[in-house]
Amino acid sequence: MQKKLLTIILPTFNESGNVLPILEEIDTSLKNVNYDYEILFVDDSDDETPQVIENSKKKYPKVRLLHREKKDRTGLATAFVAAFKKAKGEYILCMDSDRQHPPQKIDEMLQKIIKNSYDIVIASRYIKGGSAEGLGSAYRIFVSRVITRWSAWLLLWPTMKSSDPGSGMFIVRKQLVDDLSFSRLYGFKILIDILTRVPKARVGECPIVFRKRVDDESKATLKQGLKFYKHIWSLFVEYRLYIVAKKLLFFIVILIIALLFFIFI
Ligand SMILES: Nc1nc2c(ncn2[C@@H]2O[C@H](COP(=O)(O)OP(=O)(O)OP(=O)(O)O)[C@@H](O)[C@H]2O)c(=O)[nH]1
Ligand SMILES: [Mg+2]
Repeated sequence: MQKKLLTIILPTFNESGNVLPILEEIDTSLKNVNYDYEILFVDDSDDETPQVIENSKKKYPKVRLLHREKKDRTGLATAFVAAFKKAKGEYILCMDSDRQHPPQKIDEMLQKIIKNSYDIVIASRYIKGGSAEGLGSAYRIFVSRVITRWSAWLLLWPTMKSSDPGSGMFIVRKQLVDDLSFSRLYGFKILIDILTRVPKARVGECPIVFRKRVDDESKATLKQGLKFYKHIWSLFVEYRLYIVAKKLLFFIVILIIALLFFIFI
């Protein structure tokens, strides 16, 4: 397999109108870099998106397509994991294909992960220089900024390393995801999985301005919100509950010893 420095993973679900514009923007942003990269679409669409991607290869030969069969379309998280397995890059950058993430930040993120020997660099909307305005309504900004972040931080402490654990744009060393088994994947926020499953990961951040959806038609639903809670709860049970239970048991034993001490002495 021919190695590349960077694989850019773009997940698509009925994004036919965004494929060419996002490719154009990536191409312009990375025009002057002196490393080899590839663009890997992982597609679960039932519209003409895969045909648009196939046709784009004439103009953009760095493009590859992983189109999943209907039976394998089990959500965004599993789409990323399928793409991780196919990636040829030493580093993997994940970002949305609906142009809400700025491709102009890709090179800065790559330079940052290499220079600082980080495992992950996250594009954050919630550090100085970043913005979540593009989410649209005040309600969606509140849900993302307060509810999503705090729920993750509270249940899954390793996510506290990031100001924006729900971010969909991040770069990670391929080796790190290769070493993970990704059992029981429920969610669509794969970064939360990675941060929780690798609590020792070295994490850096870059600010981004999250842009408005171009067609302004959000696919976010209440059902997705409920899925998010199912996701973080399952990770909590799998990775954190055991540690909480151990600490609780330790605390109870100390309490009993202290009580016995006061009763008998
Ligand atoms: N392959 C794949 N891609 C998906 C799936 N769901 C969403 N995507 C893509 O993942 C990216 C993020 O999804 P979005 O629907 O934009 O999620 P969002 O930004 O939180 O919400 P809105 O943009 O407001 O709808 C987009 O590029 C989607 O096309 C899926 O099940 N499979
Ligand atoms: Mg979006």
